[in-house]
Formats: sequence, structure tokens, C-alpha cells
Amino acid sequence: MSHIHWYPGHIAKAQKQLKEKLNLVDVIIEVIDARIPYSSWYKTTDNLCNNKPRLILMNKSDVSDIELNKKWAQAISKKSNCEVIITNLNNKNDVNIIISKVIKLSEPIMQKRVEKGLLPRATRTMVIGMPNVGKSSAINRLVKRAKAKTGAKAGVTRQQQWVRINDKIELLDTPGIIPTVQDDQYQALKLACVNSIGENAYDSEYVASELLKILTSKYHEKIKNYYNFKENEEITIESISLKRGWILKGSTPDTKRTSQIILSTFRDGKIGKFTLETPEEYDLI
Ligand SMILES: Nc1nc2c(ncn2[C@@H]2O[C@H](COP(=O)(O)OP(=O)(O)OP(=O)(O)O)[C@@H](O)[C@H]2O)c(=O)[nH]1
Ligand SMILES: [Mg+2]
Repeated sequence: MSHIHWYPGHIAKAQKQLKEKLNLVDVIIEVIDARIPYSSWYKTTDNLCNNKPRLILMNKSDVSDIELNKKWAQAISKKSNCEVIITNLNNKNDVNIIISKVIKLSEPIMQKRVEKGLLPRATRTMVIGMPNVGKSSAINRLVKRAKAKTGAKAGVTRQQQWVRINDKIELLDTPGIIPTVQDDQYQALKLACVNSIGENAYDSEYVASELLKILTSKYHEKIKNYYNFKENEEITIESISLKRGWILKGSTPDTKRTSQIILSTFRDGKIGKFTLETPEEYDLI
């Protein structure tokens, strides 16, 4: 039985829409979530993108495991043959490096245009990624930079607006959404943990209890201390409910409320900086 539902029809439609948008650009900016780099990285983008140059932003690095950030960036870069940069899009400084990398990636394409006798033009780029990874944050950061310098420029078509970031880059103002749930339930579970899947596709008690299992196996000491457990006490939704006093009438643990709090505190990075998967688990090292 699958615990997290997915809809093949939706996925096919989303993929078609993404492909249409990708046809418009020279360089792709893909945002992934540093807490689940492998599960939030779109493995099939190569055929969708016609092997266009792609810059990968491993985002939310402020709430993921610092030691694993670097390892993952290297592993994904090697596997995908794309440049990977570690970002925290709540921090405006990271935008300069994004701009300079996009320009660098576009140079061979622009060179080819010149060789063919075509007029030079700005590099077209767009942001793609799974839900909630930080696509809008990336666009906002880039667009704010544009306003400070040249102001937004009107678009090419009615639906799609291009914003001129500087002389060399134009950005599509809406992101491409990568459909999330594939048929891999473990990947889907991790996407649900970081809120990349609609809440009505899963049961939050199931997702929270699986998240606890992952966290206690990888970060036992930190979880134990955060919830004030002794060495040999079992860390479960029920035991956390009881410890925190989240109980219903008749002293039954309020597992629903506890699950929701576990998920939201994890997502906000309040429990700690955690990454739910390692490159070793995927034979990427
Ligand atoms: N901690 C942290 N939060 C971030 C970062 N980037 C984005 N966020 C937060 O993550 C949430 C989702 O960011 P968005 O930029 O809206 O993500 P999105 O990919 O456009 O999401 P959808 O439009 O829902 O698909 C927001 O609450 C952001 O403030 C980051 O680097 N670190
Ligand atoms: Mg968005």
C-alpha cells in the first residue's frame, strides 16, 4: 500500500508545461533542498532540458547539516556535470554569485550565436524546482537586483514576462514547477518532510513518525537532547506527546497535534540543522 499518493495524470501535464517553458531559455537555474539534495534534485532534467547548461542551487543550507552540504554539492556536481552552489536565499549576498555563474555558463552559447552571424542578445534564464524549495525566493532576489539598476522590462509574450536583470541576463518571472511525487515512496516521504508535497496527499502522523525514525538514526544525540530524553528512553510520537504534555482527555497522547508540531519545528530548522540523506546511501561517493 502506498502511504503518499501521487497522480500520474498531473505529472504528465506538469512535465509538458515545464518542457514548453524550458524551450525558451539558454541557461536553467534549478533549486534543490539541501536537507534532501538527492530526493529534491530532478534526475530526468537532462532529457527535458536538451542538455542545456544548468546551475544548481542547493538551497536552505542554513537549516541543513553543514558538514553534509559540501559533500552533497560535490557529489551532485560530479553526477550531473553541472555547477552546484550552496545557497541560503534568505541571505541577499548569495545573488551575486548566481548572476556571475549564469553569465559564465551562457558564454559558449553566445559565442556560437556570434559565429552563426546572429545578433548578440541577453542570456535567457529561468528558475525551476520542486514545490517549496525556494524558487520564488530566488526570483525575488534576482529581480530586486534588477530594480536597483535598470528596472523591470516588459515581456515578450502575454503570459511570460521577462525581467532584465542586467545587460547580460533576462529572467522569466515565473518558475517552472517540477512535479514531485514519482513512484518512489521513500523519496516521496522525504519530500513530505520538507513540505514539498500537498498535505492532503499524506497522513501527517505517518510522515512525522518516519521522520523521527530517520532523525533518531542519524542524529540520535541531538534529538534526545532537544526532547529531553534519557539514554535508554524510546523516542516516539507517543513518548514526545507525554513528555510535552500534549494529551487528550483520559491522558491519551495527542499524536495528531504532536506530529504536526514535530513536522513544523523540523521544517523551520528549530530542532537542529539536519540532512535526511547522504551521498553514500546513493553510491555517489
Ligand atoms: N531557512 C530557509 N528558508 C528559505 C530559504 N529559501 C526560501 N526559504 C523559505 O522557504 C519557503 C518557500 O520558499 P519559496 O521561495 O516560496 O519557494 P517556492 O519554491 O517558490 O515554493 P512554491 O511556490 O510553493 O513551489 C518560504 O517560507 C521561504 O522563506 C533558505 O535558503 N533558507
Ligand atoms: Mg513560489
